[in-house]
Amino acid sequence: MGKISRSFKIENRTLMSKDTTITDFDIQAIRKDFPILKTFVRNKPLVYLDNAASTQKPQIVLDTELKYYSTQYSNIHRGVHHLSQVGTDLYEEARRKVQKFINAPSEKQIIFTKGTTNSINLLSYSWSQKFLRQGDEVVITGMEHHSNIVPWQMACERHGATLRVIPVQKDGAILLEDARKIITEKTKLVSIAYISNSLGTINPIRELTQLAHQVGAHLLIDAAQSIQHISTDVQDLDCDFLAFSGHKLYGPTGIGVLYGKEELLEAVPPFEGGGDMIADVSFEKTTYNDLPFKFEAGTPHIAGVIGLGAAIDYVQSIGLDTIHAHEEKLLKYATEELAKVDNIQFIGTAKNKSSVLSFLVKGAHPYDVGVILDNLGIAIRTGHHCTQPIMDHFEIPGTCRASFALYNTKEEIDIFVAGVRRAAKMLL
Ligand code: C6P
Repeated sequence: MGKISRSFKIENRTLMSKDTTITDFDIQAIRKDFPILKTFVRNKPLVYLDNAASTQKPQIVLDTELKYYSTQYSNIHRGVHHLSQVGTDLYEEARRKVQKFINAPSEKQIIFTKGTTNSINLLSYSWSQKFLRQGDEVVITGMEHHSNIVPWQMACERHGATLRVIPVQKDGAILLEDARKIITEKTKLVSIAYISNSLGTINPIRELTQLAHQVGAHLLIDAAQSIQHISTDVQDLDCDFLAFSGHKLYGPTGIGVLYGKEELLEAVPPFEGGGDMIADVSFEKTTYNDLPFKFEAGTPHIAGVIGLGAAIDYVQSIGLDTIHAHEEKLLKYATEELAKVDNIQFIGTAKNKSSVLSFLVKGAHPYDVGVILDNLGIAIRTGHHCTQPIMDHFEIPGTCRASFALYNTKEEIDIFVAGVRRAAKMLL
């Protein structure tokens, strides 16, 4: 894979660096890494603020995938021939990159899936089969994505268990005193989004992990909205499982990760049967492969895995702390500027927030606001954001949601706020 090269400014000169680290956050240099940011939508320069849905891809990810398909392609884990070995090495190297990125103790604990949804469904089937029984409880919060609600409803239905929900306050946060009441001896799993995709709330994951462990329950972090914003250390967090998607981390679609504590992954049965996940097959009995292959049946999304590895290299070349600090500034600035527009109602005002700004223009439907912004080349998301229960809780049909990434600028926020002001004038 090629090294990341990026231009950065020293003493007013623009130089090219082959270094994989940059000390200064040079936003214009960063933006050059993302070809799509140069494009126009409806004859306007694209302002992409739908990053919670998916992030754009840096050139290094595109190049890595192209290189794999054009010069390194083959199936993996199967052939003795050269290309198969090259592909296998690249695939397993990417696994080690993920392992280091989240500080997992072993690469055996990194399972490649299709994405967060697939990771949670894997657990809702396999973990539940081993650990969930009649009368048990699974605890989530009221702000979860459908991907962290429906699989657990299905699992509870299958095993005679009950889904319990920690309520959400007006500001979009949960109260630990509520969590303390709901997480009890009956709880077998607490499954929580680290960051809410529709409100931006950062949940108190460490405290919830402690509460879960105090009653002997396991804790799963839905890291779909945190992995790209705050650095993740699964050992420090002491979570039992963690799930995320590559496409929100500047990587390809169709690839995700499930991390689990080794003894738990060993204990639970496989999700899917097929090639690669077996040790030995006869018509009488099949024995399963070791971790992580036990959970990776069939030909995997090899290019996606290798692309995800490149995305992780890219993110690490900037540093998640740097990215987080930049996005914090963007969120603060956007919140202050949008508050100056008449008739704005923010949905999700928790103290601890990240990168997501959900709002309503009072009296206007979110969809209409979204269409007007789209005509100005500004991409936001409108609707319930796959979190219908929290929308019902706030008695709203949905919100307008602007969400930020490492390449967004203050200027883009100015364009966005001017667009919302214009939409409000047109619609009210
Ligand atoms: N949220 C959004 O616009 P997948 O689709 O499997 O990559 O991720 C599912 C998922 C799970 N949990 C959370 C907290 C999420 O935000 C998402 C995806 C996108 O908010 C698409 S609905």
